[in-house]
Amino acid sequence: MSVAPTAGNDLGVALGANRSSAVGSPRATLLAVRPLLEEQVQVWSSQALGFRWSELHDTTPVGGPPDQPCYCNAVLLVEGLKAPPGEAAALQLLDALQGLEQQFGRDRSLEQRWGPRSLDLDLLFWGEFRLEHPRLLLPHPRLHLRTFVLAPLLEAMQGSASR
Ligand code: A4P
Ligand code: MG
Repeated sequence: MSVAPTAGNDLGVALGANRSSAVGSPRATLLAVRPLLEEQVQVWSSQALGFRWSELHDTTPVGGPPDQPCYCNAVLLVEGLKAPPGEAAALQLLDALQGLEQQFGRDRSLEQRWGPRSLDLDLLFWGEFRLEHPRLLLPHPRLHLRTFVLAPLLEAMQGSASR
């Protein structure tokens, strides 16, 4: 088994859903959001990038209400970013991710912590960049604890990049 090393500037995004959206099931939502997410990241970076995707994983809920449905999870690895990581750019990307979440019906005001959601897009890391901002923590503080993130991340690292 070979795992391609991530370069210093690579960026990771975790996708999760366990409630239907307007396009259908959580799996249908993640399939629909994949090209849109690539497009948003491309626009945000203004440069050519490589994208490595994990498969879609059906996962058992961790935390949250005891009766919530199973999740569909995936990870996107973005390669080839030239600009060094920075706070303003990271917050811009978070805005873009939250815009996509809303587009797929996410309404945080109606949710309980770690409860069902139509789409969750978390920024996992941007190279070695560390950020403690009220809106954004990097790397994601629970990245190392979440099998539903680590398993697809490893898979994305093993995959071949599409450009
Ligand atoms: N925020 C801070 N740092 C970040 C970051 N690195 N990426 C802020 C994205 N957002 C970040 O997020 C709450 C606030 O965190 C945002 O407004 C943003 O400004 P949220 O999306 O409402 O909450 P969340 O995703 O539920 O919180 P968190 O803390 O990321 O939770 P986790 O650890 O992702 O847990 N079980 C399975 N099987 N699969 C899942 O996907 N997800 C969760 C959520 C629980 N159990 C799960 C799954
Ligand atoms: Mg989130």
